[in-house]
Amino acid sequence: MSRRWRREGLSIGLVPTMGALHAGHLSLVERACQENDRVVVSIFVNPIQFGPGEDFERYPRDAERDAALLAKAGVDAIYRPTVAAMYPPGSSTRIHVAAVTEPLEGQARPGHFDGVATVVAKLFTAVEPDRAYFGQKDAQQVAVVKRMARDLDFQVEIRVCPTVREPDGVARSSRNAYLNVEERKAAASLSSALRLAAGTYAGGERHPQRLREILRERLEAEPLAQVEYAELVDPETFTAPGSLAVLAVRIGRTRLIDNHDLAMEFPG
Ligand code: PAJ
Repeated sequence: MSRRWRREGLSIGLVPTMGALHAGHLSLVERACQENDRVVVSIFVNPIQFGPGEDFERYPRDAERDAALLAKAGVDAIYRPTVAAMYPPGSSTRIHVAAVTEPLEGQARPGHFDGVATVVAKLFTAVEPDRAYFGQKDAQQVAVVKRMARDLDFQVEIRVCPTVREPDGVARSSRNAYLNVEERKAAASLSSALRLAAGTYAGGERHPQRLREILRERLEAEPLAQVEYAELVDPETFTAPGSLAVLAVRIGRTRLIDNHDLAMEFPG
């Protein structure tokens, strides 16, 4: 299909997802529909980006609901390969992006970004999109995908869309479905910490150590929250210091991430 569209001179947008679609995904789809003649959404819960003991098996899946949402959004094709089609027996090649994959999420989830880079490269090869859409919600993933696309000469423009949040500030995530009522309330501590740090930054505070303390203090005030990291990093290299505040926090059994560039006003 993609080859035929290309021959007809139509531009193609790709939105890679793992399904369980929510308003965050749909904002990427909407942008892709505005900027391209044809839009493909991939839905693939990619086993190789989940570590042992992570939530691959219990990751939410609802193909029918996803298809209905995407039809309503006006996408032209859904690409939903099976695991066996993506990784047939004997498949053993992995893409490893160095440096930017090492800190933070890379430390917490060894092998995760190799899995992401490999599947995204395969999706780019399969669809050959002109543009591909990713969410700022997964900021380090954005940096990894941009690096990989540049280094492997993919002729695809990487478009980054802002994080979509719930009215209380919580970033939309398929994993929010794991939270009980109490945990869902506690999840607001992430965006609340980011908002507080952005306000402090706007007030003139630039000392990374101080801003980092503000993030940590706000998170630690939430009894259900276990801070994994709260750092200020450069948005391209993910090394400190920088103005991008990145958080990983465990609320009960659920691991949540969020981020915000403190040089920008926090929305809402
Ligand atoms: P998934 O978690 O399904 O997310 C798909 C895309 O939606 C990612 O680019 C993600 O950053 C974006 N997204 C998720 N929540 C968002 C929010 N609240 N606001 C804006 N965008 C949001 O990320 C993956 O899947 C996978 O790693 C994938 C790239 C598909 C590779 O397997």
